[in-house]
Amino acid sequence: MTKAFTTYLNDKGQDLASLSNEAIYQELLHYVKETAENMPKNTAKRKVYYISAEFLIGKLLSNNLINLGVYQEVKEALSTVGKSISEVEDLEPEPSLGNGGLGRLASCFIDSMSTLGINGEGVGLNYHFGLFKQVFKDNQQGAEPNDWIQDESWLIPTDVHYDVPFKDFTLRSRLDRLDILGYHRDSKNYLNLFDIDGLNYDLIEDGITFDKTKIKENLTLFLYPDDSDKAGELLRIYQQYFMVSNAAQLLIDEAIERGSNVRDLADYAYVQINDTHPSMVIPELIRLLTEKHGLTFEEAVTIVKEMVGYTNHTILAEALEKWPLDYLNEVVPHLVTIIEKLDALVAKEVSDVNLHIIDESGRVHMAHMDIHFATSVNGVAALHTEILKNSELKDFYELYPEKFNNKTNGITFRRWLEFANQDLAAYVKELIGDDYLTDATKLEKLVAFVDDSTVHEQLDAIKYQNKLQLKRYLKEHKGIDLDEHSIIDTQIKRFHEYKRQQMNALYVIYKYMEIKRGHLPKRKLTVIFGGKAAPAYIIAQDVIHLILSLSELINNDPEVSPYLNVHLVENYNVTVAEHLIPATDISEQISLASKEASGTGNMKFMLNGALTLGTMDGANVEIAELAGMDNIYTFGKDSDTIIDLYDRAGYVSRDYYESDERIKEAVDFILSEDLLAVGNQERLERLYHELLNKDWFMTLIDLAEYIDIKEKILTDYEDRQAWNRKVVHNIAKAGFFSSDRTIAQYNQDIWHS
Ligand code: 26Q
Repeated sequence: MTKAFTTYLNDKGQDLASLSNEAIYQELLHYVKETAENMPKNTAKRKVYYISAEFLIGKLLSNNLINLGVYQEVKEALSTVGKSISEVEDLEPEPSLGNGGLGRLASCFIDSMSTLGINGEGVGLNYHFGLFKQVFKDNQQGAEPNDWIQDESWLIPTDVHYDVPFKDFTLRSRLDRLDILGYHRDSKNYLNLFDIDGLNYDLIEDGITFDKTKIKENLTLFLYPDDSDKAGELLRIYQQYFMVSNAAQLLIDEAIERGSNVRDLADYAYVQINDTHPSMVIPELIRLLTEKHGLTFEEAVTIVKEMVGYTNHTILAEALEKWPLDYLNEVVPHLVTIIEKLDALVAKEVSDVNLHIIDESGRVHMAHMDIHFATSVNGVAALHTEILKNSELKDFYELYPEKFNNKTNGITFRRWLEFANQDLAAYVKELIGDDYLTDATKLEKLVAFVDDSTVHEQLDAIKYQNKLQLKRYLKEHKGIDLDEHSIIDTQIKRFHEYKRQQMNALYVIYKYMEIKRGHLPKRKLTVIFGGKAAPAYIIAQDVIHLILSLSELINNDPEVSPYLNVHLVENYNVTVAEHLIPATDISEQISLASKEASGTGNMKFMLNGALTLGTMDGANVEIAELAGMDNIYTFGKDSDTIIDLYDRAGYVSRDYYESDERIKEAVDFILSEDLLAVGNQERLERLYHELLNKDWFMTLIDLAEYIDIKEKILTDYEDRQAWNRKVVHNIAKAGFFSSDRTIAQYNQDIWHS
């Protein structure tokens, strides 16, 4: 039984009523850490190490209170003395140890591993300034360091240290940990975040620029430095090797401690490689087993081949890592020897050079190494895995059909429903009980209420309250005025051409012009965007600029703003998502078919009662299957058509521009006087020419259909009964997307922990 927070305070002679919010936050932090300290660790002979360069954990206070089962109690204790838990939550800084989906997925996974009682931990790096904080100036994105580590934080220092050898020097690591508590369980796991002493904050110059060459002083300053230059790429290799060498040393030590004689290491440990970023763990384990533990190369390879699995998160060629041998030689020459031996092993068995690890130009294909030496290769949604098997990794699939499997992504319902949407969670409990929190399929009991008008009214009331809460949040933290009576249409994700924020922006232009022509909608529409763009990704920056410029133009136009608003929320992160998702009516999932491996935001919206407006891509396909085609809005060319178009270079954007007056008008508006008056000519011109002359991710191919279906979904919104019927269907069928299900499948099929 967890001691009550008020008892904890009383024991310390503290009185809640007289504490400031800051002091309450500190006390809660200590209370949770102390409670967790006394919990036993999960045990099972085979321990899972989920190695990931990113863990986008979000704020931890409320999640921990929920998992401990004391959130309501604390909330009420605070409110009894006139305090609000959300004001205390606001004080916690959000770490930014990830870019987006892949990092957030890793965080949901460690929550689920703890909740299921699996002996499984995360291993990553403790970036002191994480991913940059996004700031807008002159309608453009700027970047600042996110200084998230405070004197008192969730990090728990340890006395674990390893030596990590690089070519010219050895770095000694330090390990900090976070307790990962399962939902209503009395045991825990850790997230292990390796770091170095000796970081030099003075290396940071303007914004997030810093001296990339001083590895001993910069290794864990930032997540993914700009890798558009060689120094950035080398630093990335330093980070990756540091991460995996620590992970490998940790897992071998822990196995030995639990009775392994090293030859049976695979009985004690399994490594899940999250995208190719931790791939060097394969040669590093082999190096340690041979050099430190006296095994032969062949013995080491046999062992390692039984204990690693690889998850692929993308089919974008540019995101598949291929490190030049020269770079690896500059950083980790001792691994190069091993990688060359692994390549030779592959070459002995496989004649096709396209499947080798090292290609003719001396680049190391990290994914190839993973596939040859893993027991399992998985994609992250059904369609994605099929594309891997049938096109992207077809030859590998033919070689190792038994290795390939699908694990459709999931999200933790504790954070994304129980915490983020407390009113909806309470109402669902009232209707069907609370067992859905540990068995998400129980949400299906909601199907009984699809036609219940009282339920519909309640759902409307909850959505309205969530819009009001969002309004307060956006006003206070982002300087945005939200109209709580409008339809809220949200697209939140990294800015990337394949995700097609620019297509949504072109719809906004279309709508703006319609309103100018006097075609007024029944109800106001608010289009909300959120997301960061990689600093070196020029076109993505241009799209951000377009949206910010549109926002300035439209929100200040008295003729248009009563019917249409556009907002781009600054510094989108987990906390912003927790506010936006419960208030949203329309979930924008409009990637070019075949390009979004899965998506997980789509699942969060579904669970929170937003209707999906999406292409048949990634997990949208499974959302459509589960919710039923009548309950989601799909449009656009399918993945086979798109893959075929790429194969024969068949897409010509200008043809689409010329084929539909609405498309031409919207694209031309980018260079209109009105927009140039608020925007930057160079950026807008570059974007205009990109759309017209290249448009690699085929924005215009689906634009006409997109405009049509968006008009339809807005009309459909007015039939509240039909709309809420769809909403209930969606929530009821969202259970499949619990990360508990995903993790149970990983454990059953791959980890066998
Ligand atoms: C690679 C090389 C050099 C520098 C950076 C990178 C890099 C960094 C981050 C490559 C990829 C990422 C992140 C990828 C990612 O977040 N992928 C998303 O993973 C989600 C979880 O599986 C999916 O739902 C999304 O569809 C996928 O885009």
